[in-house]
Order: sequence, then structure tokens, then C-alpha cells
Amino acid sequence: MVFQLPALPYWYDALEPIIDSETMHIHHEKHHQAYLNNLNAVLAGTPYETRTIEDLLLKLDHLTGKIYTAVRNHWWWYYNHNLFWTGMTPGGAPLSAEFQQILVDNFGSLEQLQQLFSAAALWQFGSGRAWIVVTDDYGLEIVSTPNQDNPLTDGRRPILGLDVWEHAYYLRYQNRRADYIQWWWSIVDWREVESRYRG
Ligand code: MN3
Repeated sequence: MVFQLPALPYWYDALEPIIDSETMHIHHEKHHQAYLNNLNAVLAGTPYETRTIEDLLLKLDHLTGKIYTAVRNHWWWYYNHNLFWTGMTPGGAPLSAEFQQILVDNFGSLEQLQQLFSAAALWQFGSGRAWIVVTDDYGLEIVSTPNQDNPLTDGRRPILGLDVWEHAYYLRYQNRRADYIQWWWSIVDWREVESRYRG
């Protein structure tokens, strides 16, 4: 195995009742693991097996066929989920005064930020994600991406991402994506988001 499934930084039931334990088990142990297995299976026995993923991504233009598809799709899927898990913490973690000011400077107010982000997550057609991203000039923007895509491919660095694939919420919220998004704000780990921003 080239890449391993990282352990969650909290118990599977720790985000209850916002995200239920069964959803977390299936999402982490089945969905996340499956894409990782697919990536590893394609890389096994090839010269790429011993490369770091950063190296593979830098060489993405030179990869072809199955290797290109595996890295392009499965790696982002894997990477996006790592960001997602570590962007949440039981009960949430509060904003520092400094980072709150940075968010207000960029979005006008915290309410405005949440409205923009929630709308991006809600109106992302089908599967995908909403993000807060850092632009080249250290500004902050809200974007959404379809399927497994990640804003890094457009040069924008994600610091918070919300998974709105149905597997992320369907057991508890069924078709009520808006409710899932609204509740999810209460488990965001703003300390982690700030550290990514400053990263
Ligand atoms: Mn997912």
C-alpha cells in the first residue's frame, strides 16, 4: 500500500447529533477507503509506487491513461476528505479575534460569509464541495467545485471545505441538504481553518 487511510481526529460518534455515527463509519471506512484502495491498486507495481503524491501531482501533465485518471480523480477524493475530517471538531472551535477580523474584512460580516458559503454548498448541482479559498494576493473567496475537484487545480488554496455529496448527509438529513449545511457550521474547527490560512 502506498497511501494509508488516516485515522479520524475524534471518535466516529463525536460529531453527533450533527453528523451521525453510521454516516461517519460509512463515509470514512467505506467511501474514503475505497478511493484510496483504487489509487493504490493502479499505482502498485509501477514506477510511481514510491513517489510522493505531491510529486505525482506536479507531474500530472506527463501522466497518461489509468495512472492519470487514478491520480486526477482518486487522489483529490482522498485529499478532499482529509481536509473535510480535520476541518471539523466536536462542538466546533471558536474564531480568534484576529481571524474573525480577517473574515469580516473579506466578506463584510460573518453572516455574509456563512450566507455566501451556504448558498455555494446548497446550489452546487449534484455532488461536490463548497470552499473558502485563499487567492494569490491572500484574499479570501467562496467557491464550489463539482465531484472530486479541488480549487488547488486553479491555484486557489482551500482552507475550509464542506462535502455535499449525498453520502455525507443522506442517512440523517435525506434530501434536506440545507439543514445539513446549517447544522454543520456548529462543528467547524476555526482554529484549524486559521492555521491553514496562516500555513
Ligand atoms: Mn465524501
